Amino acid sequence: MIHTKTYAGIPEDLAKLETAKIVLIPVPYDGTSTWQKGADKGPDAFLDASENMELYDIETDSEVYQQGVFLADAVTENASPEAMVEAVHQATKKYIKKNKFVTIFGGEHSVSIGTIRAFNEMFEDLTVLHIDAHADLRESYEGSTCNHACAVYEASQTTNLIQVGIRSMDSIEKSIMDEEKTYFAHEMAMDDSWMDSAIDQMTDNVFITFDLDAFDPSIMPSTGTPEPGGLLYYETLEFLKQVFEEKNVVGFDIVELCPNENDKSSDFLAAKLYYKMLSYKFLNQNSGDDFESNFNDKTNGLNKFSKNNDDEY
Ligand SMILES: [Mn+2]
Repeated sequence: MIHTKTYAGIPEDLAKLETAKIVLIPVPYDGTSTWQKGADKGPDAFLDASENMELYDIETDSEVYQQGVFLADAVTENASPEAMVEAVHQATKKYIKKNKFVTIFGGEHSVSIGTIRAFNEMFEDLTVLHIDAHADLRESYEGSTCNHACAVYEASQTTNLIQVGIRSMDSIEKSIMDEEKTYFAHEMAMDDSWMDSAIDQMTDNVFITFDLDAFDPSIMPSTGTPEPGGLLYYETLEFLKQVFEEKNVVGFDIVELCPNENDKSSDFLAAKLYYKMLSYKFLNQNSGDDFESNFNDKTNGLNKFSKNNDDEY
């Protein structure tokens, strides 16, 4: 895919890799989804909606695009789920090493196996905050460990996994699930203490993997497997804002937008959610300040940055 456009139509000088603090990697992949197909069209619909969105954020009184957003080449590897995951893993890692705030837009949820693997290699004591209707804890599904139903199995074994919004799973996943670190939708609906409780269980470095089907289908119908009883917009933003305030969010992905040509509201919600998350991340940071992602490459022992600089941003 050749990009002739910038993210959200921002000026070219804010879209250059050299100076942009944010990198956006589209992954238009839909190889393993089991019901409605179409998540491969998610990144284009998201980019399209982003172009038609106001870039001033009222709540934070900021224009986060001024930090610079580089739109990377899409990862289009689809020879197999395993090959796609590896391509996402490498692309993500490449940009983390360039000291960028790396974000990924899917595609179906199996892309997150690659994004999480990269962040977990690059950041110490990683928490993965998994916001989703589905537990996605199967070790393998339909012959592959890289199926969307397995999106966070690896994270459950290698990171501090916190699951939020869960309302659909197989009983077999109970043996893998840590119920202490799982916030079920039916409980969240009755009691909002889940927000503080979830944040209390996080380590400092947090990667967020956001499956859009975590939202209620009344506001997010365009997703592969809509499940009733999901999160609403403002409670989600309240939670995310608190996470960004209290933790070092090191990156995030958003997955499972399955666009519907006749109803663009979901595309727009995805575009706004992405921009809100960036706005929260860069709140209180002037565009001239250096961005330090504080990565620490565990694979070759590079210790580039102190982990105690969090107050900068
Ligand atoms: Mn899901």
